Amino acid sequence: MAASLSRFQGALVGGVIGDCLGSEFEALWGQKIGIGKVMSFIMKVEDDYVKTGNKKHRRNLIEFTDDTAMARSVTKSLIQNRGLHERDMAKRFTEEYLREPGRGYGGSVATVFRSLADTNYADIYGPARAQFDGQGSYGNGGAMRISPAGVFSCRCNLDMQKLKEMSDKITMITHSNIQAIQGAFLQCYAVQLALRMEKLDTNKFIDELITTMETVEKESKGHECDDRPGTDVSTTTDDAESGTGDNKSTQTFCHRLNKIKEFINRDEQPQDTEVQTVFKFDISALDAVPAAIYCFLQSTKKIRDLEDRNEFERTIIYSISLGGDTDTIASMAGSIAGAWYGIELIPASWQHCSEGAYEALKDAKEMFNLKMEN
Ligand code: 8NA
Ligand code: MG
Ligand code: MG
Ligand code: MG
Repeated sequence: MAASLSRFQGALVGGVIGDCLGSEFEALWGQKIGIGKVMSFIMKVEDDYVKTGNKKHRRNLIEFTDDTAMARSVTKSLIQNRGLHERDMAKRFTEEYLREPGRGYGGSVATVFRSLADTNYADIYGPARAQFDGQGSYGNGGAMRISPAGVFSCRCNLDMQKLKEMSDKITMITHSNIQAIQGAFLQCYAVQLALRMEKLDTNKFIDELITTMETVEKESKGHECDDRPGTDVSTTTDDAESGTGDNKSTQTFCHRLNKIKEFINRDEQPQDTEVQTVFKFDISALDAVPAAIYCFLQSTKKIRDLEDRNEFERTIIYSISLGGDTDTIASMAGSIAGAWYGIELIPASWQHCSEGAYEALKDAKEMFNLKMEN
Protein backbone atom coordinates (compact mmCIF):
# COMPACT_ATOMS: atom_id res chain seq x y z
CA MET A 1 0.00 0.00 0.00
CA ALA A 2 1.24 3.47 -0.90
CA ALA A 3 -0.49 5.28 1.95
CA SER A 4 1.87 7.58 3.82
CA LEU A 5 1.43 9.82 6.85
CA SER A 6 1.18 12.79 4.49
CA ARG A 7 -1.75 11.19 2.65
CA PHE A 8 -3.52 10.21 5.90
CA GLN A 9 -3.20 13.83 7.00
CA GLY A 10 -4.28 15.10 3.59
CA ALA A 11 -7.46 13.02 3.75
CA LEU A 12 -8.57 14.10 7.22
CA VAL A 13 -7.46 17.74 6.97
CA GLY A 14 -8.79 18.04 3.41
CA GLY A 15 -12.24 17.05 4.64
CA VAL A 16 -12.23 19.66 7.40
CA ILE A 17 -11.08 22.41 5.06
CA GLY A 18 -13.72 21.67 2.45
CA ASP A 19 -16.37 21.79 5.17
CA CYS A 20 -15.15 25.07 6.70
CA LEU A 21 -14.51 26.96 3.46
CA GLY A 22 -17.60 25.51 1.77
CA SER A 23 -19.85 26.45 4.68
CA GLU A 24 -19.41 30.15 3.84
CA PHE A 25 -21.51 29.53 0.71
CA GLU A 26 -23.91 26.91 2.04
CA ALA A 27 -27.02 29.01 2.38
CA LEU A 28 -27.04 30.20 -1.23
CA TRP A 29 -29.34 27.54 -2.63
CA GLY A 30 -30.20 28.16 -6.26
CA GLN A 31 -27.91 31.18 -6.53
CA LYS A 32 -25.01 31.25 -8.90
CA ILE A 33 -21.70 31.28 -7.06
CA GLY A 34 -18.93 30.95 -9.64
CA ILE A 35 -15.15 31.01 -9.32
CA GLY A 36 -14.96 34.82 -8.89
CA LYS A 37 -16.97 34.92 -5.66
CA VAL A 38 -15.11 31.98 -4.16
CA MET A 39 -11.77 33.53 -5.06
CA SER A 40 -12.63 36.84 -3.34
CA PHE A 41 -13.34 34.89 -0.17
CA ILE A 42 -10.20 32.74 -0.49
CA MET A 43 -8.04 35.79 -1.00
CA LYS A 44 -9.44 37.33 2.20
CA VAL A 45 -8.56 34.15 4.07
CA GLU A 46 -5.02 34.20 2.67
CA ASP A 47 -4.64 37.89 3.38
CA ASP A 48 -5.72 37.36 6.94
CA TYR A 49 -3.01 34.74 7.35
CA VAL A 50 -0.36 37.11 6.04
CA LYS A 51 -1.53 39.79 8.50
CA THR A 52 -1.87 37.61 11.59
CA GLY A 53 1.02 35.29 10.76
CA ASN A 54 0.71 31.92 12.43
CA LYS A 55 -0.52 33.32 15.73
CA LYS A 56 -3.38 31.04 16.68
CA HIS A 57 -5.01 33.49 19.10
CA ARG A 58 -5.30 36.17 16.43
CA ARG A 59 -6.79 34.17 13.61
CA ASN A 60 -10.33 34.56 12.31
CA LEU A 61 -11.56 31.03 12.61
CA ILE A 62 -14.12 29.63 10.20
CA GLU A 63 -16.26 27.18 12.13
CA PHE A 64 -16.72 23.61 11.01
CA THR A 65 -20.22 22.18 10.60
CA ASP A 66 -21.95 18.80 11.01
CA ASP A 67 -19.66 17.20 8.43
CA THR A 68 -16.56 17.64 10.58
CA ALA A 69 -18.40 17.19 13.88
CA MET A 70 -19.45 13.71 12.77
CA ALA A 71 -16.25 12.78 10.90
CA ARG A 72 -14.28 13.49 14.08
CA SER A 73 -16.48 11.08 15.97
CA VAL A 74 -15.83 8.42 13.35
CA THR A 75 -12.07 9.00 13.55
CA LYS A 76 -11.90 8.99 17.35
CA SER A 77 -14.16 5.99 17.76
CA LEU A 78 -12.19 3.90 15.24
CA ILE A 79 -8.91 4.83 16.93
CA GLN A 80 -10.14 4.25 20.47
CA ASN A 81 -11.68 0.86 19.66
CA ARG A 82 -9.17 -0.14 16.98
CA GLY A 83 -12.13 -0.86 14.77
CA LEU A 84 -15.88 -0.41 14.67
CA HIS A 85 -17.80 -0.32 17.95
CA GLU A 86 -21.33 0.55 16.93
CA ARG A 87 -22.61 1.66 20.31
CA ASP A 88 -19.60 3.86 20.97
CA MET A 89 -19.97 5.44 17.52
CA ALA A 90 -23.70 6.09 18.02
CA LYS A 91 -23.00 7.59 21.44
CA ARG A 92 -20.32 9.88 20.10
CA PHE A 93 -22.58 11.14 17.28
CA THR A 94 -25.39 11.77 19.72
CA GLU A 95 -23.37 13.39 22.49
CA GLU A 96 -21.60 15.62 19.97
CA TYR A 97 -24.97 16.73 18.60
CA LEU A 98 -26.43 17.33 22.08
CA ARG A 99 -23.35 19.36 23.07
CA GLU A 100 -23.43 21.54 19.94
CA PRO A 101 -26.74 21.21 18.10
CA GLY A 102 -26.11 24.40 16.12
CA ARG A 103 -23.53 22.96 13.76
CA GLY A 104 -25.86 22.96 10.73
CA TYR A 105 -27.21 19.42 10.87
CA GLY A 106 -29.73 18.21 8.31
CA GLY A 107 -33.40 18.94 8.97
CA SER A 108 -34.40 15.48 10.20
CA VAL A 109 -31.37 13.74 11.63
CA ALA A 110 -31.81 15.33 15.07
CA THR A 111 -34.81 13.02 15.60
CA VAL A 112 -32.45 10.05 15.41
CA PHE A 113 -30.07 11.49 17.99
CA ARG A 114 -32.86 12.34 20.41
CA SER A 115 -34.36 8.91 20.08
CA LEU A 116 -30.99 7.19 20.61
CA ALA A 117 -30.42 9.22 23.77
CA ASP A 118 -33.98 8.74 25.07
CA THR A 119 -33.79 4.96 24.68
CA ASN A 120 -30.24 4.73 26.03
CA TYR A 121 -29.04 3.22 22.76
CA ALA A 122 -31.24 0.16 23.18
CA ASP A 123 -31.48 -0.33 19.41
CA ILE A 124 -28.62 1.39 17.59
CA TYR A 125 -30.22 1.13 14.14
CA GLY A 126 -33.90 1.40 15.06
CA PRO A 127 -34.32 5.20 15.09
CA ALA A 128 -32.68 5.61 11.65
CA ARG A 129 -34.87 2.87 10.19
CA ALA A 130 -37.97 4.69 11.41
CA GLN A 131 -37.11 7.94 9.57
CA PHE A 132 -39.45 9.06 6.79
CA ASP A 133 -42.12 6.43 7.47
CA GLY A 134 -39.60 3.63 7.27
CA GLN A 135 -37.88 4.75 4.05
CA GLY A 136 -34.88 6.09 5.91
CA SER A 137 -32.99 9.26 5.04
CA TYR A 138 -31.42 9.48 1.59
CA GLY A 139 -29.42 12.54 2.66
CA ASN A 140 -25.67 12.80 2.23
CA GLY A 141 -25.13 12.83 6.01
CA GLY A 142 -23.77 9.26 5.93
CA ALA A 143 -21.29 10.03 3.16
CA MET A 144 -20.19 13.40 4.56
CA ARG A 145 -18.58 11.77 7.62
CA ILE A 146 -17.33 8.45 6.24
CA SER A 147 -13.89 9.41 4.87
CA PRO A 148 -12.01 8.53 8.11
CA ALA A 149 -13.24 4.93 7.70
CA GLY A 150 -11.58 4.84 4.26
CA VAL A 151 -8.37 6.08 5.87
CA PHE A 152 -8.64 3.59 8.73
CA SER A 153 -9.14 0.74 6.25
CA CYS A 154 -5.67 1.43 4.85
CA ARG A 155 -4.21 1.18 8.34
CA CYS A 156 -5.65 -2.27 8.93
CA ASN A 157 -5.70 -3.52 5.32
CA LEU A 158 -9.46 -4.06 5.08
CA ASP A 159 -10.55 -5.58 1.78
CA MET A 160 -13.48 -4.20 -0.17
CA GLN A 161 -16.07 -6.48 1.45
CA LYS A 162 -14.94 -5.67 5.00
CA LEU A 163 -14.78 -1.99 4.18
CA LYS A 164 -18.33 -2.13 2.87
CA GLU A 165 -19.56 -3.81 6.05
CA MET A 166 -17.92 -1.13 8.16
CA SER A 167 -19.13 1.76 6.00
CA ASP A 168 -22.69 0.39 5.93
CA LYS A 169 -22.85 0.00 9.70
CA ILE A 170 -21.49 3.50 10.38
CA THR A 171 -23.96 4.98 7.91
CA MET A 172 -27.00 3.05 9.14
CA ILE A 173 -26.76 4.62 12.60
CA THR A 174 -28.47 7.65 11.05
CA HIS A 175 -29.26 6.78 7.41
CA SER A 176 -31.00 3.54 6.40
CA ASN A 177 -32.06 4.40 2.85
CA ILE A 178 -30.17 2.32 0.28
CA GLN A 179 -28.98 5.41 -1.62
CA ALA A 180 -27.45 6.94 1.50
CA ILE A 181 -25.72 3.62 2.30
CA GLN A 182 -24.38 3.13 -1.23
CA GLY A 183 -23.30 6.76 -1.51
CA ALA A 184 -21.38 6.57 1.76
CA PHE A 185 -19.63 3.42 0.62
CA LEU A 186 -18.71 5.04 -2.70
CA GLN A 187 -17.14 7.98 -0.85
CA CYS A 188 -15.37 5.66 1.60
CA TYR A 189 -14.00 3.48 -1.18
CA ALA A 190 -12.88 6.51 -3.21
CA VAL A 191 -10.82 7.71 -0.23
CA GLN A 192 -9.27 4.27 0.24
CA LEU A 193 -8.49 4.01 -3.46
CA ALA A 194 -6.93 7.49 -3.55
CA LEU A 195 -4.74 6.56 -0.59
CA ARG A 196 -3.46 3.30 -1.98
CA MET A 197 -2.99 4.15 -5.67
CA GLU A 198 0.74 4.34 -6.34
CA LYS A 199 0.49 6.10 -9.66
CA LEU A 200 -2.07 8.78 -10.36
CA ASP A 201 -4.30 7.53 -13.16
CA THR A 202 -7.72 9.13 -13.37
CA ASN A 203 -9.20 6.60 -15.80
CA LYS A 204 -8.04 3.68 -13.70
CA PHE A 205 -9.54 5.40 -10.66
CA ILE A 206 -12.98 5.98 -12.17
CA ASP A 207 -13.00 2.52 -13.81
CA GLU A 208 -12.40 0.87 -10.46
CA LEU A 209 -15.21 2.88 -8.87
CA ILE A 210 -17.56 1.91 -11.71
CA THR A 211 -16.71 -1.80 -11.47
CA THR A 212 -17.14 -1.76 -7.71
CA MET A 213 -20.44 0.09 -7.78
CA GLU A 214 -21.77 -2.19 -10.52
CA THR A 215 -21.34 -5.08 -8.09
CA VAL A 216 -22.82 -3.11 -5.19
CA GLU A 217 -25.85 -1.94 -7.16
CA LYS A 218 -26.44 -5.41 -8.63
CA GLU A 219 -26.31 -7.01 -5.18
CA SER A 220 -28.89 -4.60 -3.80
CA LYS A 221 -31.37 -4.96 -6.68
CA GLY A 222 -34.86 -5.00 -5.30
CA HIS A 223 -33.92 -2.57 -2.54
CA GLU A 224 -33.95 0.52 -4.74
CA CYS A 225 -36.08 3.34 -3.53
CA ASP A 226 -38.74 4.89 -5.69
CA ASP A 227 -38.14 8.02 -7.69
CA ARG A 228 -37.78 11.06 -5.54
CA PRO A 229 -39.61 14.17 -6.63
CA GLY A 230 -37.33 16.76 -8.18
CA THR A 231 -34.27 14.56 -8.32
CA ASP A 232 -34.69 12.86 -11.67
CA VAL A 233 -31.78 13.16 -14.03
CA SER A 234 -32.40 12.22 -17.59
CA THR A 235 -29.89 11.04 -20.13
CA THR A 236 -30.87 13.88 -22.42
CA THR A 237 -30.17 17.47 -21.51
CA ASP A 238 -33.58 18.55 -22.80
CA ASP A 239 -35.47 16.26 -20.45
CA ALA A 240 -33.23 17.07 -17.52
CA GLU A 241 -33.51 20.79 -18.01
CA SER A 242 -37.26 20.64 -18.24
CA GLY A 243 -37.35 18.55 -15.08
CA THR A 244 -39.43 15.86 -16.70
CA GLY A 245 -36.81 13.13 -17.00
CA ASP A 246 -37.99 9.98 -15.27
CA ASN A 247 -35.61 7.32 -16.51
CA LYS A 248 -34.98 5.08 -13.49
CA SER A 249 -31.66 3.80 -14.81
CA THR A 250 -30.27 7.30 -14.43
CA GLN A 251 -30.98 7.15 -10.68
CA THR A 252 -27.93 5.03 -10.01
CA PHE A 253 -24.40 5.75 -8.90
CA CYS A 254 -23.07 3.86 -11.93
CA HIS A 255 -24.90 6.17 -14.28
CA ARG A 256 -23.36 9.20 -12.61
CA LEU A 257 -19.89 7.61 -12.52
CA ASN A 258 -20.05 6.89 -16.25
CA LYS A 259 -20.99 10.55 -16.80
CA ILE A 260 -17.90 11.55 -14.81
CA LYS A 261 -15.76 9.37 -17.04
CA GLU A 262 -17.20 11.00 -20.11
CA PHE A 263 -16.73 14.53 -18.74
CA ILE A 264 -13.13 14.11 -17.59
CA ASN A 265 -12.10 12.65 -20.94
CA ARG A 266 -13.30 15.62 -22.95
CA ASP A 267 -10.69 17.95 -24.43
CA GLU A 268 -12.47 20.98 -22.97
CA GLN A 269 -13.70 21.50 -19.40
CA PRO A 270 -17.52 21.08 -19.47
CA GLN A 271 -19.63 24.19 -18.93
CA ASP A 272 -20.86 24.69 -15.36
CA THR A 273 -24.52 24.55 -16.35
CA GLU A 274 -24.07 21.11 -17.93
CA VAL A 275 -22.21 19.83 -14.86
CA GLN A 276 -24.90 21.18 -12.52
CA THR A 277 -27.67 19.63 -14.62
CA VAL A 278 -26.13 16.18 -14.47
CA PHE A 279 -24.87 16.10 -10.87
CA LYS A 280 -27.35 18.42 -9.06
CA PHE A 281 -24.99 19.16 -6.12
CA ASP A 282 -27.88 18.58 -3.73
CA ILE A 283 -28.25 17.23 -0.19
CA SER A 284 -29.01 13.66 -1.28
CA ALA A 285 -26.18 11.14 -1.38
CA LEU A 286 -26.94 10.35 -5.01
CA ASP A 287 -26.61 14.00 -5.97
CA ALA A 288 -23.64 14.88 -3.77
CA VAL A 289 -21.14 12.00 -3.82
CA PRO A 290 -20.70 11.74 -7.61
CA ALA A 291 -20.53 15.56 -7.70
CA ALA A 292 -17.60 15.46 -5.25
CA ILE A 293 -15.80 12.72 -7.18
CA TYR A 294 -16.30 14.62 -10.43
CA CYS A 295 -14.86 17.85 -8.93
CA PHE A 296 -11.81 15.99 -7.65
CA LEU A 297 -11.11 14.25 -10.97
CA GLN A 298 -11.78 17.28 -13.17
CA SER A 299 -9.43 19.33 -10.97
CA THR A 300 -6.52 17.00 -11.75
CA LYS A 301 -6.60 18.97 -15.02
CA LYS A 302 -6.56 22.73 -15.48
CA ILE A 303 -9.73 24.56 -14.38
CA ARG A 304 -10.74 27.80 -16.10
CA ASP A 305 -9.70 30.90 -14.07
CA LEU A 306 -7.70 28.79 -11.60
CA GLU A 307 -4.51 28.47 -13.62
CA ASP A 308 -2.28 29.61 -10.75
CA ARG A 309 -3.72 27.25 -8.14
CA ASN A 310 -2.47 23.77 -7.26
CA GLU A 311 -4.60 20.64 -7.69
CA PHE A 312 -5.92 20.54 -4.12
CA GLU A 313 -6.83 24.22 -4.19
CA ARG A 314 -8.55 23.76 -7.53
CA THR A 315 -10.60 20.87 -6.15
CA ILE A 316 -11.97 22.92 -3.25
CA ILE A 317 -12.54 26.18 -5.14
CA TYR A 318 -14.15 24.45 -8.12
CA SER A 319 -16.46 22.35 -5.87
CA ILE A 320 -17.69 25.40 -3.99
CA SER A 321 -18.11 27.46 -7.15
CA LEU A 322 -20.68 24.98 -8.48
CA GLY A 323 -23.03 25.68 -5.56
CA GLY A 324 -25.63 23.50 -3.82
CA ASP A 325 -24.52 21.69 -0.66
CA THR A 326 -21.14 23.42 -0.84
CA ASP A 327 -19.65 22.43 2.52
CA THR A 328 -20.46 18.76 2.18
CA ILE A 329 -19.40 18.41 -1.44
CA ALA A 330 -16.17 20.36 -0.91
CA SER A 331 -15.51 18.29 2.22
CA MET A 332 -15.92 14.97 0.41
CA ALA A 333 -13.90 16.16 -2.61
CA GLY A 334 -11.29 17.58 -0.22
CA SER A 335 -10.87 14.23 1.55
CA ILE A 336 -10.29 12.39 -1.71
CA ALA A 337 -7.94 15.08 -3.03
CA GLY A 338 -6.04 15.21 0.28
CA ALA A 339 -5.68 11.43 0.22
CA TRP A 340 -4.35 11.59 -3.32
CA TYR A 341 -1.96 14.57 -3.08
CA GLY A 342 -0.98 14.53 0.60
CA ILE A 343 -0.83 17.36 3.15
CA GLU A 344 1.88 19.27 1.25
CA LEU A 345 -0.62 20.63 -1.27
CA ILE A 346 -2.96 22.03 1.41
CA PRO A 347 -2.07 25.70 1.97
CA ALA A 348 -0.95 26.63 5.50
CA SER A 349 -3.32 29.62 5.45
CA TRP A 350 -6.32 27.37 4.75
CA GLN A 351 -5.39 25.04 7.59
CA HIS A 352 -4.85 27.99 9.89
CA CYS A 353 -8.31 29.48 9.36
CA SER A 354 -10.28 26.22 9.48
CA GLU A 355 -11.53 25.21 12.90
CA GLY A 356 -10.57 21.62 13.56
CA ALA A 357 -7.83 21.36 10.92
CA TYR A 358 -4.99 21.10 13.43
CA GLU A 359 -6.88 18.49 15.41
CA ALA A 360 -7.42 16.46 12.22
CA LEU A 361 -3.68 16.65 11.62
CA LYS A 362 -3.06 15.11 15.04
CA ASP A 363 -5.81 12.51 14.63
CA ALA A 364 -4.35 11.43 11.29
CA LYS A 365 -0.97 10.92 12.89
CA GLU A 366 -2.51 8.89 15.67
CA MET A 367 -4.38 6.73 13.19
CA PHE A 368 -1.25 6.26 11.09
CA ASN A 369 0.78 5.15 14.11
CA LEU A 370 -1.95 2.96 15.57
CA LYS A 371 -0.69 -0.43 16.71
CA MET A 372 -3.12 -3.05 15.48
CA GLU A 373 -3.28 -6.37 17.29
CA ASN A 374 -2.75 -8.53 14.21
P1 8NA B 1 -31.14 14.47 7.02
O1 8NA B 1 -31.08 13.01 7.23
O2 8NA B 1 -31.92 15.27 7.98
O3 8NA B 1 -31.67 14.72 5.53
C1 8NA B 1 -31.71 16.02 5.03
C2 8NA B 1 -33.05 16.34 4.39
O4 8NA B 1 -33.24 15.54 3.22
C3 8NA B 1 -34.27 16.05 5.23
O5 8NA B 1 -34.53 17.08 6.16
C4 8NA B 1 -35.35 15.94 4.17
O6 8NA B 1 -35.77 17.20 3.76
C5 8NA B 1 -34.62 15.28 3.03
N1 8NA B 1 -34.84 13.80 3.02
C6 8NA B 1 -33.93 12.84 3.34
N2 8NA B 1 -34.46 11.60 3.19
C7 8NA B 1 -35.74 11.78 2.79
C8 8NA B 1 -36.79 10.88 2.46
N3 8NA B 1 -36.64 9.53 2.53
N4 8NA B 1 -37.97 11.42 2.06
C9 8NA B 1 -38.13 12.76 1.97
N5 8NA B 1 -37.16 13.67 2.28
C10 8NA B 1 -35.97 13.18 2.67
O7 8NA B 1 -29.70 15.13 7.00
P2 8NA B 1 -28.27 14.60 6.58
O8 8NA B 1 -27.53 14.20 7.78
O9 8NA B 1 -28.39 13.63 5.46
O10 8NA B 1 -27.58 15.94 6.07
C11 8NA B 1 -27.72 16.31 4.74
C12 8NA B 1 -27.19 17.71 4.53
O11 8NA B 1 -27.90 18.58 5.40
C13 8NA B 1 -25.73 17.91 4.84
O12 8NA B 1 -25.14 18.53 3.76
C14 8NA B 1 -25.68 18.84 6.00
O13 8NA B 1 -24.60 19.73 5.92
C15 8NA B 1 -27.03 19.44 6.09
N6 8NA B 1 -27.29 20.78 5.62
C16 8NA B 1 -27.55 21.69 6.57
C17 8NA B 1 -27.83 22.98 6.23
C18 8NA B 1 -28.04 23.99 7.30
O14 8NA B 1 -27.75 25.14 7.10
N7 8NA B 1 -28.53 23.58 8.44
C19 8NA B 1 -27.93 23.34 4.90
C20 8NA B 1 -27.72 22.37 3.93
C21 8NA B 1 -27.42 21.08 4.32
MG1 MG C 1 -22.33 20.70 6.92
MG1 MG D 1 -23.43 22.98 6.97
MG1 MG E 1 -23.81 20.38 3.93
